[in-house]
Amino acid sequence: MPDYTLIYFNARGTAEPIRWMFSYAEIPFNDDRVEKDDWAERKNSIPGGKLPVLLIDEKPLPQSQAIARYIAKEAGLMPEDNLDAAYCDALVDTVRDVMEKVYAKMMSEDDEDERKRWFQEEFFPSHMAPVLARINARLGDREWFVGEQVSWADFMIAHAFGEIHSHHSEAFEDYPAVVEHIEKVRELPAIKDWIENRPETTH
Ligand SMILES: N[C@@H](CCC(=O)N[C@@H](CS)C(=O)NCC(=O)O)C(=O)O
Repeated sequence: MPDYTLIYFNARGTAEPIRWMFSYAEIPFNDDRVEKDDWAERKNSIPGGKLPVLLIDEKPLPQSQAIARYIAKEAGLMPEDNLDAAYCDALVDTVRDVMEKVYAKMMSEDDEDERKRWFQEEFFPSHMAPVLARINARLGDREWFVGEQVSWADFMIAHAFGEIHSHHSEAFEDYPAVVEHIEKVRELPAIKDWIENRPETTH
């Protein structure tokens, strides 16, 4: 097995579902967390100057989705069927479209009141609710999003929407299947164990 080092900030962010996949498959990895104050110095040594980067036997692989897709395959979380794998990609890309708006807002200079207004009046009704409605209906009584087994799409969705749910649970009232699914992924023994023991961070 290669030697893995996942470099990211001391935060959950886009690295966290990758950490979940390592944990789920019991693949050892170095969880290299860069503190904000050290970033300016380390940035120059990171190809592309952005995180996360996965070092695979010291060779860097950038881009969170590429890393997640690669580790999903190593972890047995990628459906073998080509069409099922494409459904996973489509779900992950859909979530990514939504989360990019959240990340952009987090990076903005807006104050707390403006962020609340944006969430309630713009983001949730126009971007989040339509996606939640679709994926809630898609889940229905199914256990996992694609096929009969847990996949990386389950991890990516449960992590991203779980983060939003943890701050805005009231907004998820009409989407019970999504809430149940977030819990189901977080209750997988390896994920539960990771969450209980991971470093505590604000986001
Ligand atoms: N498309 C890239 C985006 C990478 C990215 O923008 N990373 C942010 C953190 S989430 C970063 O490194 N910011 C620090 C900087 O740009 O100096 C990915 O998904 O990995």
